[in-house]
Amino acid sequence: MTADLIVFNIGELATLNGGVRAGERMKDAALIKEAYFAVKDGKFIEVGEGDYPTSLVDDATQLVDAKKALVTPGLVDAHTDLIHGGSRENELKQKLEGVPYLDILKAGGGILSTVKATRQATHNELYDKAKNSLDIMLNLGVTTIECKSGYGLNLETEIKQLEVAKELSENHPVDLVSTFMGAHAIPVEHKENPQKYIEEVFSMLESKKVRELSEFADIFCEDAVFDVKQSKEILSRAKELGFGVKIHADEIVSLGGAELAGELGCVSADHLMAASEAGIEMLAKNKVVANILPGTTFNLNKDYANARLMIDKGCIVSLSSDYNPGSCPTENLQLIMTLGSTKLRMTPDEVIAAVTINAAKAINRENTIGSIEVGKNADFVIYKAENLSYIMYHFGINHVKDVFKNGRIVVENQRIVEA
Ligand code: IZC
Repeated sequence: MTADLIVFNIGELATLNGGVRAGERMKDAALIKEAYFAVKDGKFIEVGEGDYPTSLVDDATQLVDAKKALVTPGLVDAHTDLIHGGSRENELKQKLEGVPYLDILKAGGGILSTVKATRQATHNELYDKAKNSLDIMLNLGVTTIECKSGYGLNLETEIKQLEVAKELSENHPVDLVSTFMGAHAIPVEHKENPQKYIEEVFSMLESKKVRELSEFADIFCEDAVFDVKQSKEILSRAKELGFGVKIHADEIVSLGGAELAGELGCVSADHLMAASEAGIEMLAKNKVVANILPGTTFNLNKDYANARLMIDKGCIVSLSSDYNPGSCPTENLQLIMTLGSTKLRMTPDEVIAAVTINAAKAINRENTIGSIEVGKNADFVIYKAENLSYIMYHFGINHVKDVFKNGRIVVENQRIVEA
């Protein structure tokens, strides 16, 4: 068989070959020095060391010289609130004065101010704003993202968000995987009777449209938002209805969210800044991905999640941006990789595993994306750097040169290639 595309003269290839990585196994990103790979019909058909065999080449084969650069799988961002109206820079002053994130929410700001802006925005306004952010992500090497609703808090607006995600996934090179997050906050109209809103969440989960448009369901299990008992009830029902389940666990207050994630067999437990050791053990035992979001910790000026303990205990650790207008207004997964390295003390091999194969596992995509191995989708990034350590060390800038999605170039020299 001959190839449609061969990338050769790769200085360092992070293949992430060999499956999802838990604990110790995260230390090995299966790097190959001096590598090549071949692609046919959008999938990898051969990955090897040294020169590519000429038997792979015919007149139509495109040859790409990587010029000794670093190449990795397309990056996967497994936790974003991509689609929302407005922004919240007006909260910055309060934040600097020391007003806690949850107090801003309790006073009707925070998430609730984004809910107001998202309800007011049209489908096209949400689409254009989200597309702009998605272009930024793609340019930074991200080829698949998870994307949550949760700024509607009523059926109509939750569906509006999910429909924007579907349309973007169809039209944009980046693939979007949708999560329904009606359980993000109690909306103002139900402030006096939160139980009424919980009943509405159950009814939204049962909506045919919501089920068609979203693969996962998530909940903000947090002090003064949804408690562990409510989270258990809502996620258990979501599971029965066929959703994969996720949980914002122990982000600010240690409530036992990680323990619940283990008990319910969540696909991922996200944040975990305040997770207990017992909770971490539950995640490892039940193979729940520990999805750490250090950009949020940085922005809220809190203590970082204990990634080293999670790795020591055998967790599958992933890292994601948590791009959202409140606690983490950045699309930059490369910056998150640096935080993973400097603040979470993760090695370059661990960090790249956390934003590729392990992040793919956090959205049930580990069999199709997240590594450069035969049979997988040919999503990959060619950098302007020569090795993995460099992109974490030299921080705050974009190291990407070219991005390919399903074997097709979508970013060339940091410019998006229009289809
Ligand atoms: O808009 O503040 N934590 N949800 C849970 C968020 C942060 C997003 C926001």
